[in-house]
Amino acid sequence: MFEFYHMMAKSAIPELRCFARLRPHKSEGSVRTQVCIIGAGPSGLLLSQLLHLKGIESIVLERQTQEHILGRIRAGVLERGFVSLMHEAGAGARLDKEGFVHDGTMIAYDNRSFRIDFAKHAKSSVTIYGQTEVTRDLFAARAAAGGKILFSVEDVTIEDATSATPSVSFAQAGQGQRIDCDYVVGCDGFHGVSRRTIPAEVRTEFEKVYPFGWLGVLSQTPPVSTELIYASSARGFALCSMRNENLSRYYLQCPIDQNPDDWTDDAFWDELKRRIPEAASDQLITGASIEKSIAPLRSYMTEPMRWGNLFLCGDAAHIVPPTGAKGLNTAASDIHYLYHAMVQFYHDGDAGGLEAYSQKALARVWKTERFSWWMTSLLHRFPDQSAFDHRMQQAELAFLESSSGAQKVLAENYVGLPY
Ligand code: FAS
Ligand code: PHB
Repeated sequence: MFEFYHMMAKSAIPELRCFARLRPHKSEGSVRTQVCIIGAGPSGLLLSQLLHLKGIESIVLERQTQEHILGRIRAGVLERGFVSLMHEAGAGARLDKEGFVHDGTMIAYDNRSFRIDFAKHAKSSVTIYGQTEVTRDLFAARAAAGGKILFSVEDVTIEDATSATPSVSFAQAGQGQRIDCDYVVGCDGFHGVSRRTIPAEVRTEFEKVYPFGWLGVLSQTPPVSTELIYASSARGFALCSMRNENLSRYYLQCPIDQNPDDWTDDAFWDELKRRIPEAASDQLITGASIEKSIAPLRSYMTEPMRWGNLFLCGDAAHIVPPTGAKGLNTAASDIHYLYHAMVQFYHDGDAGGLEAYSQKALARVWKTERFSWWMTSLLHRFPDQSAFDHRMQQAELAFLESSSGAQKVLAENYVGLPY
């Protein structure tokens, strides 16, 4: 039966292709859609919205509440490709109005600093706009389009992923339900269910856990500088970032076994001043933290990113240390590839993009894994590093400062490699 409907979907006759969408429910009492997306983070919401605009139905299942999701403080730097996707999704208006376009970033070490000029080296820029706001804009776009997002779901289970009739069962308010679909897309992050649905013997995992974390603080204070400062110091890494002209985001490398409550605001500001160049610390305006958290740092990858009719996107498939500002942006390129593959299938009956998805997404993800690992290795102090290792870091920073070619490589990676 599925072959019949699949053939219809591939038909050159539009009416027959549309007919393929009217496949009967697998059984009474279950809801049917074309794509069931697990996770209402940026990946799931962006994919759902993009598919909707191409007439492809989806339902998003989310275990948390919308309020909980909007309470998360995460990424802050958007690559040009992400900004384009937000425009394509019809969710880019506030981003254009409130986002800060940055043409460069500062690198500091040994009380020196130099600028990486994105415009000069990569003819591009990045946009500073918090992930929280990205998610808020995508929620608003889905609501305006009547998008189906089921919150506070539990016991999500993906069934028959390698069959022609996959489904997802779950409970909501104690009520067991099931969604029959053509495809399941796991946008459920590192701790989600979708990656674990792929049998261990099918998957190959790669992981590097870093021996430190990032203590992040959000404060209603003006940013210390107009651009980001990535600072390597003898006391450890620090990052000065921002969200708007009166909301700053700062990070300190810290031991992974520490607790945010171990740090008073004063202790945080004192340590930050010790790690950034004097020219910046003299300008630093401190204030009460409105959010304080410690994130672990890891590089993680699972292959393949597809199993039958189950696809993985974003943190469900890969994690990068945030030093290169690639986590959210790599989720975006996965979504770009899968969205175009699904449009190719549903509009033209051509499954070529779906077949190529995993290989295409992995090729770009591995390059962002490399860049994120390189930036992290360059700028952090490793507890077990030898004097020689430290001299290698200093030499690499001095070379980066002196070499236009080295700065071009950093700039091209930071603004975002082509999709
Ligand atoms: P997400 O994790 O954002 O979303 C997954 C969603 O799936 C969540 O809403 C979750 O509740 C839901 N879910 C999980 N399991 C489910 C289940 N079984 N059923 C239903 N729903 C389920 N990136 C940067 O570029 N810069 C940063 O500074 C940065 N800081 C970060 C700090 C932290 C603490 C974390 C965890 C990540 C950070 N990241 C950062 C990376 C982050 O931005 C991710 O790349 C981004 O959130 C990826 O988006 P999604 O793939 O949508 O996954
Ligand atoms: C942030 O603003 O949260 C941010 C910016 C750049 C990074 C990581 C985080 O590399």
